[in-house]
Amino acid sequence: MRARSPQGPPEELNAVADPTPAPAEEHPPIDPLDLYGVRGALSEEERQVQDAVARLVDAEVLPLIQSAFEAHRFPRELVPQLAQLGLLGSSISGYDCAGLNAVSYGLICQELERGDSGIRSFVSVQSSLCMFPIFAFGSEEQRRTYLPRMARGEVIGCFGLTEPHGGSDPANMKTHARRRGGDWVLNGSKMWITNGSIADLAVVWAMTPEGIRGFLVERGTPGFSAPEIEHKFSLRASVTSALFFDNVVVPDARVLPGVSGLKGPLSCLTQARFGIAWGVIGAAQACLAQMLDYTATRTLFGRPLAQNQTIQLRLADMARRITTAQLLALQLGRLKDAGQMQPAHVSLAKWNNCRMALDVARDARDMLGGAGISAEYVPIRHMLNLESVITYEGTETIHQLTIGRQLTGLNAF
Ligand code: TGC
Ligand code: FAD
Repeated sequence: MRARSPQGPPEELNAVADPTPAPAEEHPPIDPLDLYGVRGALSEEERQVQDAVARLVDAEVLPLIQSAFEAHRFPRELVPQLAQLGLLGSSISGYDCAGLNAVSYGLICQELERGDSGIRSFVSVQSSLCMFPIFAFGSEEQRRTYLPRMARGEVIGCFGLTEPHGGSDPANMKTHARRRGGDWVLNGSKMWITNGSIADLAVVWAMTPEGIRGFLVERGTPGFSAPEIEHKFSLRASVTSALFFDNVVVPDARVLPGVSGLKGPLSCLTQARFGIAWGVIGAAQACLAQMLDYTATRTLFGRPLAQNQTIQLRLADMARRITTAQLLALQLGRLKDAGQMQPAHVSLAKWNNCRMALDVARDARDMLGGAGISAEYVPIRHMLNLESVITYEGTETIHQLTIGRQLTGLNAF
């Protein structure tokens, strides 16, 4: 290789170089919340979906979410609006659902979680954890009975997998069902169930002599109760409940015929985890947006807070983390739309993006100083919510071990 002159390029390159300076390229302004222009990689339809949900969040969610969170109240009045926009079961084709692609579902989750994780949770559970299994594993009669009404928000669903003795290991569930004539008799309990107390329909996973099966238990069925779990410091604008089953009779026609075994519930989790990997980006963006504003206007030591190196470093780090999460989510979405997404892909994105968002929210909370503990600023609400989001749908450790198993072929659970 030829040595390069310390004064510039080799002579023969200089000889051909055009001395006229190139005209300055016109660059569009960079969006601080989308440094790599992910939006430019979206289709027109995907952008329209994102914009429609963003408008809903700005107009309907943001004005009420702080007080709903403080009051420990799920703003149920939003459900008809979410339904009207086609956000419930949006990935399902037919049955009055919107039939959108995976990236659009991700963008829906991202915009909703920019508002609050609790609102995204509602949509995740309804769409990915309840409508998806009915669509994927249900009978035609079950699909027709439930899906259109769920898409309209007239039937609210919940998903019962986790049990009080340990949610990370659902293969060892204790809730069980036995056949009795043409019916099943269900006994056991579930814990930490989103939407439980407001649900009209619970998709419940129980051990049977044939392996794990999915049961559709309607509200009001004798022996079934769903008390709300109170005193939460996280996801306060979302309902979380316990479910109890005391000799609950479920007709065979309300058992999902299309699946048995753990892959049934885990397939649902794959859908929901995908949405979470996108959703948490919205929470992190909300924190960064507020920090850019706050540090520009707060003056300390005679200059804006934003003019300090360590503050800029922290803002830059937030942007770096958000950008990498966006690119990961977009590629995950493209893989899903191409039918190539595998559970390990989702685990990596759920782990990375939840960790990213929680770290961003915690740092934003700190940069606000004392104001950071006030509900008037969004980071502490997002931070508290994200403590749940990093735990549910598989804890961080579970996803790390899933990747570890993928890399080594050895099961360390
Ligand atoms: P393992 O042997 O790995 O798998 C058993 C069967 O399932 C298949 N499978 C999957 N299928 C689809 N998607 C996935 N992600 C899958 N992972 C595994 C697998 O191929 C196998 O099929 P087959 O046909 O061979 O039987 O099972 P394991 O017992 O070793 O457990 C693996 C582990 C630990 C990863 C799993 O148990 C797990 O993911 N644990 C975490 C549980 C969890 O995430 N619970 C979430 C509850 S729901 C919730 O939190 C909702 S919050 C909602 C909100 O408010 O947003
Ligand atoms: P555990 O499984 O008891 O885990 C405790 C700790 O041990 C964790 O830190 C975990 O990472 C660690 N751990 C576990 N196994 C290992 C291992 N092999 N090696 C090393 N460490 C390990 N569930 C539903 O079914 N439906 C819902 O709608 C739902 N909504 C939820 C809403 C909220 C607000 C919350 C907080 C939870 C919700 N969950 C729901 C439950 C959630 O999925 C579980 O909390 C989660 O899966 C963890 O289970 P666990 O709480 O029993 O913790």
